[in-house]
Formats: sequence, structure tokens, C-alpha cells
Amino acid sequence: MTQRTLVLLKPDAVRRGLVGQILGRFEAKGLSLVELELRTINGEQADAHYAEHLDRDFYPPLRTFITSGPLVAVVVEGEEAVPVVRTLIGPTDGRQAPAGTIRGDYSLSNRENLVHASDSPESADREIALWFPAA
Ligand code: FUP
Repeated sequence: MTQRTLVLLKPDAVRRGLVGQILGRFEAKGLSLVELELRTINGEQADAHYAEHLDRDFYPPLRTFITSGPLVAVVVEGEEAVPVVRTLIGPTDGRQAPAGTIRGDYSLSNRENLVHASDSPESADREIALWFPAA
């Protein structure tokens, strides 16, 4: 089944010059990039994206990080795109993520972990509407 999912290449990915390599992994897998924009978000936009995490202890530094510079917002489309992209990026903590995953190969952090991807089709619908209302 064809799905769409919302991917963010977070400010660490842009700062480290990893945007091309990360997007290349999605393309090499056979997925399509159907929306793509470089954007710097403010705190209110971060709160809307991370609504489920607002009360967590880790949220204030996460908010500072995600607003710290430009990120790349992407809508990725393809067969089972939601779980397939989650598999490609790996678990949250880059120190524990397996080699071969994006986080496993490029991140040593559970905050600066390079990529966000929607965790369910319902989250994807909400997040795509938030980031690309015209899509
Ligand atoms: P994930 O779905 O893998 O992106 O992870 P979560 O939705 O659980 O967390 C969202 C983001 O919060 C993570 F990408 C990084 C950040 N985070 C922390 O900074 N500290 C934590 O302990 C957990 C998550």
C-alpha cells in the first residue's frame, strides 16, 4: 500500500552537511520525495510538531535544538513508506541504533539524531497537514 510520511532532516543534519547522503538513502530505497523545503521554525511551530512531548523533561532542550537553524522538511512517498522510513532511520538513540541505519551510522546522540519520521499513518496525516497544508 502506498503511503506518505513526514520526514525532517534536523538542524544537525544541515550543519553537518549530511542532507544529500540522507536523502540519497531514501531515494536508493525506491521512495519518492514529493515535497521538500528548507525552513527554520520558531518555538510555537516546534510546539505544534512535538505536541505529544510538551510535558517531557527532554522537551525544553529539544525545542532549543529544533529551532537552532534551518532544517529540511520532506514528504516521502512509497510502498509502506511509514514503517519503511522508520526502519531506515533506526531507533531514537544514535548510540544504540544499529549500524546500517541513518542514526546508527551518523549519530552519537539521543537528541541530535538527525532525522524525524512519522511513527504511524495517523501521525503522518497530522504532520503533513501541519508542515505542508497545501499538499
Ligand atoms: P523518535 O520517534 O525516534 O524520533 O523518538 P521520540 O518521538 O520518542 O522522541 C522525539 C525526539 O525527542 C527524538 F527524536 C529526540 C528527542 N528525545 C530526547 O531529546 N531525549 C529523549 O530522552 C528522548 C527523545
